[in-house]
Amino acid sequence: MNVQTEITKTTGADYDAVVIGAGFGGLYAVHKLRNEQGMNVQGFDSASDVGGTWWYNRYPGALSDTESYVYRYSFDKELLKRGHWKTRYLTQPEILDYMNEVADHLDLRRSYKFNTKVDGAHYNEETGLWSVVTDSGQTVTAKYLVTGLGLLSATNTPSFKGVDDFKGRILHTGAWPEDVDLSNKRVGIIGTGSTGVQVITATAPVAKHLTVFQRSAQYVVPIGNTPQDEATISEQKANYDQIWDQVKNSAVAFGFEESTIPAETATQEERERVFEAAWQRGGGFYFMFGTFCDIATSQVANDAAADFIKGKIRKIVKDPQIAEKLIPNDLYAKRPLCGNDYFDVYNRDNVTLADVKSDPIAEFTTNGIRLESGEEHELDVVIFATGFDAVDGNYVKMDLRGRGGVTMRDTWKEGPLGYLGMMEVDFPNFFMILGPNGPFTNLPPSIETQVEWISETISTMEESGVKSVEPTVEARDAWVGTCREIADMTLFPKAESWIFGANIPGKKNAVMFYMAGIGNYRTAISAVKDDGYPSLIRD
Ligand code: N01
Repeated sequence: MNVQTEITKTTGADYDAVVIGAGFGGLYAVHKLRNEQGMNVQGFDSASDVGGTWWYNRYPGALSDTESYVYRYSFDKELLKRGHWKTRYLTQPEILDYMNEVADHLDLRRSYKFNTKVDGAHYNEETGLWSVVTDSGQTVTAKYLVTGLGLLSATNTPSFKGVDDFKGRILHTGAWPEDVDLSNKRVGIIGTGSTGVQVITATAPVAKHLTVFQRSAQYVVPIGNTPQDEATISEQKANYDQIWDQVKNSAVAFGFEESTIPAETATQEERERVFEAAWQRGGGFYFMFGTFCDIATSQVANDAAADFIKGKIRKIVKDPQIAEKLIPNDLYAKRPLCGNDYFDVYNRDNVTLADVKSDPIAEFTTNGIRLESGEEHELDVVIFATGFDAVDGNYVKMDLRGRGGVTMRDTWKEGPLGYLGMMEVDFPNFFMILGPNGPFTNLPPSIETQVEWISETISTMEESGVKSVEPTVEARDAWVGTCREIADMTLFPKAESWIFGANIPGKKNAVMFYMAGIGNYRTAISAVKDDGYPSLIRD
């Protein structure tokens, strides 16, 4: 390991590269650029330590819904060998431990300034450098700007009348403080997405009373979080070469083989058998992509999967009126949800379901929440599990200016664009990790894929003396068009969710993902590199 202080090679710059974020993306970028290319890199993160999403989302029940053996980096054999986990899925504290272990192993912390938020970054056409401005009043310059801002990290907190009058505590799952104790409290949770499902199932057994404010009922399947024996873990570790090969050539990168069998042509008995086996196995992505190949593309198949889950809800939830409120009436085409005995929660005496679609939240009162019908729920704590201004949220909040002072806010005013999910027109030497129109997968393998491409692109530039790169308008528009075409082949655009920006009032509906899978994505971005980057303008 190279532990010396690096010297900036870029003439006139403070650093060769600035990396924003100390999550999975930022940490790996610092490793590639500093440890492998010998660049002088400055990292920033608003949190007090590494972890990114997993630093902020400390709410009870926070868990990865990707299995432990593939929710990690693949690039370091030593880290893979050392990997340790007890259950099929990793809890938030375990993921944070893992990220700390990575930071220690690769000596990454010394390149970071923590507790430091980047307020803006401006590209100077004369110097060819980025000026990065932080909330501590510091400005640093660098040739490259790499952003790992997080796909789901700009929190969405809807405004409600009277919030300031509420005497109790208000929390958002995505900015969870350390000092929260929900035991014996009257807790209200707004939101029933992936986060809501996790925090609801974790809170119900400890709260005095839990009221769930549900706007949209959800299709939730079991996660199947079982203990994992040493023999299975050893076998997974012994097979990592094949496992990563499969993951990186798959569609969703969750470690299972996606099904190639259509539900459309399967008999009713066959569908029941396959869905029941998946229900017993657990896993949201498995249920949608491991059972049949057409659930996300065929209405017939989608209805079959949705009907199966609806049947389960009716069987599990004892009160038929509550069961009906929990049954979704839209199609099964959001990011698939899974949870630990989620629907059983509604059989508990200390849990109330408030259907705020039929009876919306009117206002917060001093003691709780009042619905439009006048029904009041007295609460000590209200938890907003209301999600994120996903994908472009952090980019448009920041004062990000490219060539000629053009702002990202303006460039994306009709919705985010982005080339290969990593670059943008008029933003030279600017590389986004998980930017708009990147793959829709288990994220660590996609993050690795992008960071490796970014690092190789930068290395090629340095070797050939190229001062700047940025995509052409034609290449960017063609990529966005491709993403739109692929998305339109699926049912996802027909469901209202954050995937197309539908969760934020006033946000333009836009394509934000490349939905043809990580394997095809890797092929597409490798071709750009192998062909000598014909789609990039070089200076
Ligand atoms: O956010 P969401 P999330 N009044 O937007 C409701 C990842 N993740 O944080 O559906 C009342 O999905 C909203 O209602 P509706 C994962 O990618 C991963 O749960 O808009 N309700 C919905 O129920 C996931 O997809 C893990 O009608 C309001 C909820 O709030 C993504 O994060 C774990 C409202 C928001 O759901 C986002 O999930 C957790 C209002 N005004 C999250 N506004 C893993 O397992 C919003 N809602 C790895």
